[in-house]
Amino acid sequence: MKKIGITCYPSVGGSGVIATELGILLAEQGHEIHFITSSLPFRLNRVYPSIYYHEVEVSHYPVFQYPPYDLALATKMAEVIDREQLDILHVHYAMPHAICAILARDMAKRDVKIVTTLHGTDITVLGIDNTFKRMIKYGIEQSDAVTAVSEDLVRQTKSMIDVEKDISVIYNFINEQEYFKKNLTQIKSQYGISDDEKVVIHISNFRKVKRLEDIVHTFHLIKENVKAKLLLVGDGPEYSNTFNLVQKLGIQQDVLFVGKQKNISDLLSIADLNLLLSEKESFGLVLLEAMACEVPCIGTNVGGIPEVITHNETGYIVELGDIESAAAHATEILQNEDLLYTFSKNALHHVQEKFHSSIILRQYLDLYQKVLTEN
Ligand code: GMT
Repeated sequence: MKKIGITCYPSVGGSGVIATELGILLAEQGHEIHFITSSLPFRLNRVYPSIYYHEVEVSHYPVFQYPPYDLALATKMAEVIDREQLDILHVHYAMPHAICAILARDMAKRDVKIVTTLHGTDITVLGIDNTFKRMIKYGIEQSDAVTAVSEDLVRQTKSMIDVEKDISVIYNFINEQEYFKKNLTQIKSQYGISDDEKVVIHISNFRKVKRLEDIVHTFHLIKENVKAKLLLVGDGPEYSNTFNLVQKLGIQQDVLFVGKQKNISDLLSIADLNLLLSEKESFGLVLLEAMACEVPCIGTNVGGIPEVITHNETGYIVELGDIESAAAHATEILQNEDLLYTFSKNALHHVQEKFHSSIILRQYLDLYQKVLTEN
């Protein structure tokens, strides 16, 4: 049995989901898990006797212009490392979490091993800023082991951050108990979608990188040939612009803004096709969620997306901004029931074969074992 600390952004987001689900899987394997985060990870919605949660509290002294969250986190990590005798501290994101972990290891009296998982945003966004580049490099190089969620992210990290460190790819996974296709035709009618209409879905945090305008324009083109509705799931900075574009195109009757939702698999169960047309995406966890619910996907030839979607088998890959191709592929598959069925089954099979949680869990366990025996 190992004692493992986990730090992630606990609120909504793929990295938080992966960190939490991994913690749960590890606990189920008999390991003791200590989440060290600013709030209870949102997926931790029941009691697990071997999962502990240590809240990072930030003091708001008037003397600090900005509350020192990172230092409070490092202090809490050091405290938990010592008190709980942690073997491993697995942090998600190099910045700030790996940096905090390194500081905590220096403060603590224990030789805890630091495993850092890169999820993309710190590398692809912060890595461009020279202020943080050195710090991210330091976080990576001082970790005992580093993983990235796609081959592409390894390539990007090596070229942008200029690190020598060995970075292993461990793909994301989904909770198979939660993501599977359910028979929920009543939800479709509750949303006012008729039986003969196809459902196209997009799920994201509505950040600019998700290119919501491309999603809407693609759907507008799909609508020319296919009777369909677009379900937009999520919320974020681009919500208003997207809403305005839908009004401008006059397709408000066919676009449903359903906001943030908890039961994503229910919505995926009524969907026929998922669109992810991002300009940056180190993996695209939503693609796995969709495929596990037997929904083929169209994604851009960006980041890790082509590692998740197999072109012409589980969906289609299009170039960034090529809404005509996206719409043409969507129209092709939505108009052909046999093709849609084949792709749906291929998608499910692909997730089970390549990204099953048992495969990914084994890879993390092997990595933990390696860092514990190496030094
Ligand atoms: O995409 C986001 O805005 C959220 C971010 C996160 O921290 O969850 O997503 C990143 O990590 C996910 C889990 O590994 C990946 O599936 C996403 O592709 C990645 N986002 C980007 O690279 C933009």
